[in-house]
Amino acid sequence: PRGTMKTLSALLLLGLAAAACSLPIALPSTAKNDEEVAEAYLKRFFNLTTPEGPIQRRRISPMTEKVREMQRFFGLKVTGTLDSDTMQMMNKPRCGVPDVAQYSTFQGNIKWPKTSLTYRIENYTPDMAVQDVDRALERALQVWAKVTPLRFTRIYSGTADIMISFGAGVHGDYYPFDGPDGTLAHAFAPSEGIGGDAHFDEDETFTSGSMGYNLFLVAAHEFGHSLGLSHSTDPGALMFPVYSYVDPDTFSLPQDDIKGIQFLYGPNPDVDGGNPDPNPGPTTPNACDPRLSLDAATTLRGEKILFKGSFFWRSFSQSSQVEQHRIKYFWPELPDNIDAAYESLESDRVYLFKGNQVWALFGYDIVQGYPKSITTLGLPRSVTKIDAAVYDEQSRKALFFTGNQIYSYDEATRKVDQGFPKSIKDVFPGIGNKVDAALQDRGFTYLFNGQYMMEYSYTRRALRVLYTNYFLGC
Ligand SMILES: [Ca+2]
Ligand SMILES: [Ca+2]
Ligand SMILES: [Ca+2]
Ligand SMILES: [Zn+2]
Ligand SMILES: [Zn+2]
Repeated sequence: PRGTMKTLSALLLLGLAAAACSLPIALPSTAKNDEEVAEAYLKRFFNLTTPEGPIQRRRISPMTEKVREMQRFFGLKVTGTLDSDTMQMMNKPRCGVPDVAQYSTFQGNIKWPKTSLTYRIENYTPDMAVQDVDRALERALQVWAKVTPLRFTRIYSGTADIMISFGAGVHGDYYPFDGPDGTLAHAFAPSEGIGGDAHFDEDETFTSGSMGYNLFLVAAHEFGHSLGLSHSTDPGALMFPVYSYVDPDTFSLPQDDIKGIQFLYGPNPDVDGGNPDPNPGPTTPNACDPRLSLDAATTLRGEKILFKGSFFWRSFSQSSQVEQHRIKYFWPELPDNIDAAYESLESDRVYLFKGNQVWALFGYDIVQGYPKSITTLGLPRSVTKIDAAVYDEQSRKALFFTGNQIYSYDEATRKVDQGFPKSIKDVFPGIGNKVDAALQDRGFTYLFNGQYMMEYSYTRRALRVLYTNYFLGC
C-alpha cells in the first residue's frame, strides 16, 4: 500500500429524486471482492447503470467503459481493467458527490441568485473544540469570499442557505454515510431547501491539524459544491475529489478553483476595484509548458518519475500516457520540492533527496528508518544539498551533482571515487554549470538544466538538445 490516500465527493440537488430512486446508495462496508467494490463505486460516483430488459451483447461492457471513464477522470493509466492503481483509488476516502454522473455535472451554471448568503452550524463534532470547528468552517467560507462578491453571515436559528451538520450513517437525506473513511462529507448544489447544505460524516475523526481529516480542508471543498462547483480533474485543485493534506496555514486557493468560482460569480469587487487578481492562486505544473523545468527525475522499476513542486509525473515506457499526481497523495511523509532522485540498481531502491536528508523507496513504499542524514553517504561535509543524482549503469556508480561539481559514488564501499569531485563540464560537456535533474534510460543519460536537457551516449558524448518536457507526452 502506498500510504493513506483519501477522497472527497459531492451531491447535486437537481435530479436528487431521480438519483435517489435509481441508485443503490450504500457502499459495501465489509470486505468484498474487487468486482463488487468497483461496481458499487462506479454506480455511485460514475453513474454506472445496471442494464435492464434483455441483456445486450456488446463488445465492450458498460462496466469496462465506466472503469475507463473513471481512470481518465483520475488521470490513471486507462486500461479498462481493475488493476491495483484503480482499486487503490476506489478504496480511498473521498467526498460523497459523484464525479461524472449526469446529475453531478453542475450543468447550466447552477448558482445562487444573490451574493449575500447565510450559514448555520446545526451541531458539532465531539472531535474538536467548539471554537475550532467555528474557526475552521468560517475560514473555509472565507476561502471563497476572498475571490468573489459572495459574503457569508452566520445565523443561530431558523433556516440558513447553507445548513452545516455532522451526522453518521443515515442522517436525514437519501445519502447515508458509510462509517470510517470512504465518504468523508457531501454537499448540495445551490438551491432552496437542502441546496447548499453541507454534511460531514461523524464517523471520521476531524481535526485542526494533519492527523485524521482536516476539517478546514474538507469544508472548503464541500462549500465549493455548496456554491455551485463540481469536481475538477486537476490534481492540484481544491475541487479534486480526493482528500490530500496540505498545510492550512499556507493554503492558497488554486487557480483552477478561482477560475471556476469567478466564472459563476465574478471577482471580488472589494479587491483592487474588482480587477482580476494580479497574483492568482497556485497552478498545477503544466507538462506542455515549453519553459518547464524540473526539480528531480528518476526511473522506478521501468517507470519514469519526474518531480516538480508539489507534484510528480509518472510515465510508462509501454504507453505514451503520463499521469500527474500530488507528491503528498502518494507519500504523505515526503516533502514537496524534492532536490534529487535516483534508482539504485544494486539495491532496487529509489533514493530521494531534500536538503541534507535522504529517503529510500522500495517500490512505492518508504523504507523504514528513513529519512536519514546525507552525511551517512560519506560525502564531504561541504556537501549540504544535492542538485541532481543518477545511477550510471555503465560504471555501476551513483553520480551526484552539486553546484558545478560532480561526484562519483560507490554504494558498496560508501565512498566517493578517487579523483572526484570533478567539474560537471569536464565529465558532461555542454550542459553548463548546473544540473537540475538527471535520468538514465536505455543506456542514454539525460541531464536537465532549465527548460532544456541534453542527451548523452554511454561514452558521455552529447547527442541531442531536447526540451525538458520531452518525456511528458506533449
Ligand atoms: Ca440550504
Ligand atoms: Ca465515511
Ligand atoms: Ca534538482
Ligand atoms: Zn466533492
Ligand atoms: Zn447528507
